[in-house]
Amino acid sequence: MGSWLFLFIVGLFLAASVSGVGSRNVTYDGRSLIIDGQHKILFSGSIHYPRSTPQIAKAKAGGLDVIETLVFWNLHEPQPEQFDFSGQRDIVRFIKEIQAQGLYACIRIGPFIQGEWSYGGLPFWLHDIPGIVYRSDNEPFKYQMKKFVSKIVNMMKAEKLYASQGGPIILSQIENEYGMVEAAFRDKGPPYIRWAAEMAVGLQTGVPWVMCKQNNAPDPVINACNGRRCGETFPGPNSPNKPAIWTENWTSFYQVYGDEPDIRSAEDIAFHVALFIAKKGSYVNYYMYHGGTNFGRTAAAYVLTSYYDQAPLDEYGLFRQPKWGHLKELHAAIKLCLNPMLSGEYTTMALGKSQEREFSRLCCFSVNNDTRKTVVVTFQDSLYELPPKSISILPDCKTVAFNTAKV
Ligand SMILES: *[C@@H]1O[C@H](CO)[C@@H](O)[C@H](O)[C@H]1NC(C)=O
Ligand SMILES: *[C@@H]1O[C@H](CO)[C@@H](O)[C@H](O)[C@H]1NC(C)=O
Ligand SMILES: CC(=O)N[C@H]1CO[C@H](CO)[C@@H](O)[C@@H]1O
Repeated sequence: MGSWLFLFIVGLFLAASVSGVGSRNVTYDGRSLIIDGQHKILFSGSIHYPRSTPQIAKAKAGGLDVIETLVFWNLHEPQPEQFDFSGQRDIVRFIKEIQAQGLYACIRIGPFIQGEWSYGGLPFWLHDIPGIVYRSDNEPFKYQMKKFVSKIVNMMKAEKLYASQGGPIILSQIENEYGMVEAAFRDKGPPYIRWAAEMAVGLQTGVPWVMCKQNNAPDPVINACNGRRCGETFPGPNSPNKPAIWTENWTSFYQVYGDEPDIRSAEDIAFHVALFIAKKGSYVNYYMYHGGTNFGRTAAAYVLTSYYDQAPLDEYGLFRQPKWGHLKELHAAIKLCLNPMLSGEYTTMALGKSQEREFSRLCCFSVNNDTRKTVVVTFQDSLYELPPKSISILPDCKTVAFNTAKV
């Protein structure tokens, strides 16, 4: 079997730079999110406010642009109508800290979040409401869900935290991985998803919404990918006008009692992020970038108190090397390609036998998908050596700035 090599090369285009003052205009097209008229490739990392002290400066130093958090309903409304946003529950303070560091934010409201959190984030009292069926086309559930989602959105608006108001929030999520369970709800599933999308959009946040693992996300909600290998597994946006967004890139795996820790190498994460970007992905979120601790009784059944200790920042917020540093270098190398990547054309060309390349002009990603063999390729009169299972990034198509397998 020959080695597989793909070269992704994109043309050069200099986008006019627009600097936003006050409110920002966040939209999207088939290429990426667009902030104040500029296309963006964004690296994002999950940090959950109840699980940690915010490690935002370290995330920023690691080359992240966005911090993403879930919103934990049962933490905020432990009893009906009794809200708590104090201390570790202070989501507003968390978002303001992100803003103070000059980063963007994404809030995934759910309000079913899974997240290895007790009861998936749903308050236990919901279960006493007569006739309620969770996450379904069911009036009692929809009433409670809308009430909570509106409460969070209105809080964010009151603090002017949406980008449309000059704040850091550029994206929000409604529901979570519903596509995986939708069939179980039979004819109550599809109308629920349509309702959820319409309800969310109707709240007029001024920024786009996503649904993850929901390939039929109703317009204008963007369908996003979760997983370890979205460059290979994502069927793509469900409309040519939507960008490819990866909401959960599992940097490891949460751990349950009795299991060995899941070690996902820095090289493997870097390979799949580079592949997703080379295939026109424009937004990658690391789940988790920093996991922290499940305090008290907040963890879901069997889940350890330590949450994603193998993430780029470990349970205590310390650098997990070489992961943190390798991904930082990856982000920097990809950012050297920004202008060509955001406006050029992508094509694929074969480079010799059983080799292919994607080609247009000024930035190259070359991929060796063979797990055992190093391949040597000639491209424009130069020789390049690609280690097994690796991607080289050549921001000028001549010089290798980064190889995912070289730590
Ligand atoms: C926001 O940006 C979009 C696309 O870049 C543009 O079509 C629209 O006119 C802008 N809206 C405002 C209010 O500036
Ligand atoms: C790499 O090889 C694996 C295993 O054959 C395959 O599943 C995957 O889609 C390939 N990836 C690329 C980018 O060609
Ligand atoms: C494998 C893994 O970590 N999956 C998690 C992805 O993130 C959601 C939270 O939105 C978790 O619930 C999944 O378990």
